[in-house]
Amino acid sequence: MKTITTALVAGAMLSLAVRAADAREWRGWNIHPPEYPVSTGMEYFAEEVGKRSNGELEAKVFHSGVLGDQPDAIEQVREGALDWAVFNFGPIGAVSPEANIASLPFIFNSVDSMFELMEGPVGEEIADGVRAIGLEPLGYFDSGARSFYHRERIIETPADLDGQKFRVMGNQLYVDMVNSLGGNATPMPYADVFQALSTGVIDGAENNYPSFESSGHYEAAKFYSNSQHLILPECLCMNKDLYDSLSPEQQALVKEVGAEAALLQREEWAKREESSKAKVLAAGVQIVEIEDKTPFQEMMQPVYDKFLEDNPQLSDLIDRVREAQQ
Ligand code: GTR
Repeated sequence: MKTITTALVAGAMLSLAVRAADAREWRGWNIHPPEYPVSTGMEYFAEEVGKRSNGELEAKVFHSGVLGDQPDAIEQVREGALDWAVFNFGPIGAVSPEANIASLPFIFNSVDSMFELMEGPVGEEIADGVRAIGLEPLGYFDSGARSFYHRERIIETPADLDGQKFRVMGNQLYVDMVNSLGGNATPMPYADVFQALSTGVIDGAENNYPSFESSGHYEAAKFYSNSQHLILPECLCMNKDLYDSLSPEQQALVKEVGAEAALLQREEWAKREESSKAKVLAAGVQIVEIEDKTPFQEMMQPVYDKFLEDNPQLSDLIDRVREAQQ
């Protein structure tokens, strides 16, 4: 009897050990603090994937950029040192030409048309470009529109950027964008921007309302001008080899939960845009509408020309994005 019990216990322990080894916890990178909409979407993904796979799959999120800066994290998920993340299309575009189409200034007319395109045939070609660098997209998150903000001045025309130092994310397209407007682009990690703004190392930066607010940038930059020059989605994605190693059922599960997480994130995003805007207004930020964006748009021609010179194969895809919005 004792032998049988021992054998059963040993067997149970072995199967637990096998399951634990299979269910290696996926480490997820997140730049934002825990209560941010991206974070809510990621927590949902981690929880539902665990639940619906009966513990076969396990995912965890590390918030607040504790696992490092975004470009490094992209490298790490590509290589499999980290397993999954939500990345902004800006830093993804720095290493994937197809993904970089989303970073062409003013390429999308609205958040709605951006999602429509990203989730249609054009988006599938962009997703292939993301796969080509070793990331499997599972869903697209909302990141609103990015606009310029400044420590001391309202931006109404390109002349207001003249000679001013603006922080941009690390992507040559943004350097070209700000420099073409007459500014002085300063690429810098997100985590360093608050101090640089506070001390006047830079004059301004650009971001959406929720990041402007959650990062505290609004405490140092009191003038937010709605240029909306970039409408950038974010990608919930995982290491592609890891995705390819899953069973067809598991692949279907992570895609399904990824799509649900994206829908939840978009609802949270809409609420957070409102509350962030209210919070910065209450803190004394002046928000300025730019009624006529044409002067900014016209100055983007050299940025597009250079991008097409470097990536002639993408000309047709860019045309299709534009035609779809006419
Ligand atoms: C935020 C975005 C982050 C990061 C940041 C930045 O809006 O969600 O992933 O890209 O902007 O400006 O670096």
